[in-house]
Amino acid sequence: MKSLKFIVLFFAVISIQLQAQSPDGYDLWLGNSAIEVSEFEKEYKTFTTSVYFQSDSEMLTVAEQEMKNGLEKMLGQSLDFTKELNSNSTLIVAKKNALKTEILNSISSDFDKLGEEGFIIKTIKVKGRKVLLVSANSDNGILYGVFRLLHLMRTQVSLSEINLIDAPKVDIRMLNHWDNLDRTVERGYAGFSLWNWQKLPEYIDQRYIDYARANASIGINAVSLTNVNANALILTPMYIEKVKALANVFRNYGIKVYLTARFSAPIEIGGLETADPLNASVQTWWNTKVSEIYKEIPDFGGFLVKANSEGQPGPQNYGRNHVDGANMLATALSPYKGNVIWRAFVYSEHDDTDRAKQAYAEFVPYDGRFKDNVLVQVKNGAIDFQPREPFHPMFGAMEKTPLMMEFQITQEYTGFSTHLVFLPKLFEEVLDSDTYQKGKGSTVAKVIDGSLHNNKITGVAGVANIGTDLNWTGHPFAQANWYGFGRLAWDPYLSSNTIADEWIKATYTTNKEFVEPIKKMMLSSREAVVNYMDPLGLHHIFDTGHHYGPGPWVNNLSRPDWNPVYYHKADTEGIGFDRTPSGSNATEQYAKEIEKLYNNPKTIPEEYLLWFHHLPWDYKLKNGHTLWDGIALKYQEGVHQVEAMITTWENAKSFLSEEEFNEVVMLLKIQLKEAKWWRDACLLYFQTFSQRELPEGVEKPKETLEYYQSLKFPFAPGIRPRWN
Ligand code: GCV
Repeated sequence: MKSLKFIVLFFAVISIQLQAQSPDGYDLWLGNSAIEVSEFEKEYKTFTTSVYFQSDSEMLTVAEQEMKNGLEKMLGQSLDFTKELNSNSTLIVAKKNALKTEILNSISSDFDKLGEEGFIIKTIKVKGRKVLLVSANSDNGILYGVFRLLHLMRTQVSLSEINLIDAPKVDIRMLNHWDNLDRTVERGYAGFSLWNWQKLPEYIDQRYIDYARANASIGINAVSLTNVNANALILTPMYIEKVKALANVFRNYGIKVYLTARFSAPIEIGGLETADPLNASVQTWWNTKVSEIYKEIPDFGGFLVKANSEGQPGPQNYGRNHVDGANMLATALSPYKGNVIWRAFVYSEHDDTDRAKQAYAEFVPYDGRFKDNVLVQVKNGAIDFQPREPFHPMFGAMEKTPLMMEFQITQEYTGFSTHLVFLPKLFEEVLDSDTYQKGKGSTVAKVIDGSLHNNKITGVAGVANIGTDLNWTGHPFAQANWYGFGRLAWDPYLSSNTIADEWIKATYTTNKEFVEPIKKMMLSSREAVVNYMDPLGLHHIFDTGHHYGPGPWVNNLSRPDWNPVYYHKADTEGIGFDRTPSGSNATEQYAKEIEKLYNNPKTIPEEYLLWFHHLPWDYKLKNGHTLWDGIALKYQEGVHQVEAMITTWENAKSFLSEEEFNEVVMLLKIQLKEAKWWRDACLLYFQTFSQRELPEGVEKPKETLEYYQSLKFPFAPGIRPRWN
């Protein structure tokens, strides 16, 4: 008998070891390896001697299972969860209403800070004994508390004196999938769409559950399943049934489903002759459609809408405006407490003012006119998810409208899923930017979490980087961008440093020798991509359609504002877009303090220089270099930064399995090749205007400009399909 036990134990340990070493990345940051080397193993085992878990709902049963699996894998032993809360309990996971008075007395005021989704993880004394408590006001709070506790153990944090109270600062923490019904993903670089529409609703892929677990573990509570370049078919009964099946999976993980609403749906699937938002039959059609959806999905989140943007239909097709369109949908959704998320990514082929100014001009006059259940979703910058953009001026201009942040997690403009670029650094920069709307300290984060204007509803969205690739995101480090997005949506004041630290420890190891250099590499990676693609405020100089690689020379597209030459304006005199009063005067859309700072090339932060100024090639930068030399040296610096990333990774080899190591080495080598490609192509092209030699220290290009211009990539991934 003894030997049988031993054999079972032996195999259990082996399987734990294999799990711990599983290098394919599928487990994301949730891999629960055995923590035998942890200095806290004894402590964790003591706390888990007798676990009480209040599992009286579906969500709590799911949370309990998550906890049991996680603890057992981490501790390498099976655990008994008791059905009763008793005097032996060492770990108690229960909502406030299930706690005994003696426990409640010591923590009752904490519950006021938790709201509907927050949690407490706290070590308390019960009759002289230490007990670990996870509690909350709601099931959702418990779910988040469970995931956080597992994370703390995974990343080896002592729990003996823990007193953690955490609640999300933002209401809607959302992923926007740009997934088409044929399973291609617009700007997707990690395989096909997760949603297998053909097999739904009957077939529930394990991936749906694991996707929901991953999201819940970082607090994401909403997903929009379909592309904003929408297909009306998603609103037909056949698809609603499929969406319902997904919603049923996600519900237990606290996630609400949203859909993208094609504005012309009443015509395309409803048989109406118009989609005019002020037409009574159109309003009735949407009312009926919404009631059909809620009948199937009672907690449906609402609609995400791209209207009158890049060819999508919208209220302007009928001489109406964004308020008319958004409020019409809001009216249909409001009886069910659903929301309209109306995108502000608009720029018109009929408007020849600076594209960067158009969304502000179109939306700011409508401040205060949207219904209460409308959020306006604004991209972080005024152009389009560039490696660096100054924050969108709308964030400092709409006091009465809840503005929802839209970040892009998928790396359309930052190297697809082949470049290691840690995006929370970018997100943090935007959130920390000061709008000065109500004086110094009026940061974008305060606009987004509603604290600046007392908004009743708040949100952050990220365009997902997830697909059917085995590791979900293509590049193993792109998982950190999904993770970091979720963490920042939960708490927009978190630092990118903290996020990188958490992610590395949860994903790889807590060993400092690994964590510190890898963190440094991640934190510098965003500046690297800026340097080798768009230094000193250059932007939108990528190639056409697929947006893969450099294309600063492109000047033949039908709309001026689709051409890179529109953005860099290089000529023999100099380079850059003059957005000061002598140019487009986009700076006037910012608060006076910023406007003044940005209007002067000497006071503007140099990272935004060419975004706002057209300057001569010999303009002197702060470091004494001429502008031409400075640009060239920045491109070179970006290449050196990628070389340094390769060295860092090579030095970390002993901590990694061969597969883990090789995968990233190969990707970094592609990144290096492409960084050089960007450098050489851009410098050769800009040199035709600057007519200056490359400064010392900048490598000579190996190919000619004509060569780079001849490159074509008809099958680059993520290309947007023909719109409808
Ligand atoms: C979904 C950019 C992208 C498009 C995207 C659009 C948007 O233009 O290239 O693929 O369309 O932004 O955000 O609507």
